[in-house]
Amino acid sequence: RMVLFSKTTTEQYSYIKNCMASTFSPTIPIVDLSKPDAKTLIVKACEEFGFFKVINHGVPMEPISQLETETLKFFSMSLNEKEKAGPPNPFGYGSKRIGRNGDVGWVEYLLLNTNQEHGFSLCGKNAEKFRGLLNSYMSFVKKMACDILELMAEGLKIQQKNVFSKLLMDKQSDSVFRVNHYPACPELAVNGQNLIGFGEHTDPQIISLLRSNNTSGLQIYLRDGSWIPVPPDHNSFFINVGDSLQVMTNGRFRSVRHRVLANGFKSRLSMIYFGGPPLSEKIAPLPSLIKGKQSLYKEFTWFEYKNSTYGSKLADNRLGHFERI
Ligand code: GA4
Repeated sequence: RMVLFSKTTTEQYSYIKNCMASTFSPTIPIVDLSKPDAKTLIVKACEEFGFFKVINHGVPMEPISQLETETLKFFSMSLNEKEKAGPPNPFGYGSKRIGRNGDVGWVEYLLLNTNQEHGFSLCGKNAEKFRGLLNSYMSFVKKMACDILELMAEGLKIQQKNVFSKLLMDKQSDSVFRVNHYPACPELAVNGQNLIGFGEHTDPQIISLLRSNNTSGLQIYLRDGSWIPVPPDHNSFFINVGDSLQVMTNGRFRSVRHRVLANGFKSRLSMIYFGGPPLSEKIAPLPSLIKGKQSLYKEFTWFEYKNSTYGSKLADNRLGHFERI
């Protein structure tokens, strides 16, 4: 078994003293994509939480579990082997370190570009199979992301139904795929503490679609200042509003702050598709959503936003620089 962290290094990670319990216990919105009220529920969920769970999503379970199996095989290789696919600059295998500015977490991961050939070698005899499964999974989730974005546009009564989805459909779309593996951390089971797997942050892109195994850990931040755990569900997808969608909706939809805590007993595996626009795309509030109000954000290109993102730490409020005062 691979040893990711030594006992002494765990002391360098961020423990969470205690999680303030929410004064009310909201349940995470569930949207059945096969029902006619989906668009209304999606809009409501994006306004209240910037987060919801999707059922009846139409993605067949088979390619999902095959990809999960292959991914677990990858992570079960020796650190030495895995590091041949790293470091993630920006794509490839990474462990513990997240981004370029000193964030660390109890996690190892693969970061991939969805459009280009991956600029690093996925080694081993399973490489071709792995690549094929990744590509087919990515086309399924991209399709779902576009369907959801179209429901959002309809729910917001925007004339142009593909105003958001066209950004992901674009050949130049700067979308990213990430697989996170959070090994079980037995120490936590013993001392009952909580350890950060992936520190709190909002996603910079338009929309993120997450699917995980049945291990808990994901939490979302509510505006009352509390964190609520998201019960895992390996048959469903979880959708995050990203910063760019918050801007395009002029703040009507909220990008959700979220984090992952390590688990003392079970390892967690999650796969996330981050749907982003082309680098040259101008991101600004849509005129029909400003109407009668003022624009809350300055216009920027995705290239500019992405650059400022890479200069930030996970927990930073990245949209702050682009707010109109
Ligand atoms: C968060 C969302 C995506 O995982 C990601 C992350 C990126 C990275 O891991 O390189 C960032 C993080 C994410 C936001 C702030 C910067 C950049 C790590 C980090 C400290 C791939 C993304 O696009 O932004």
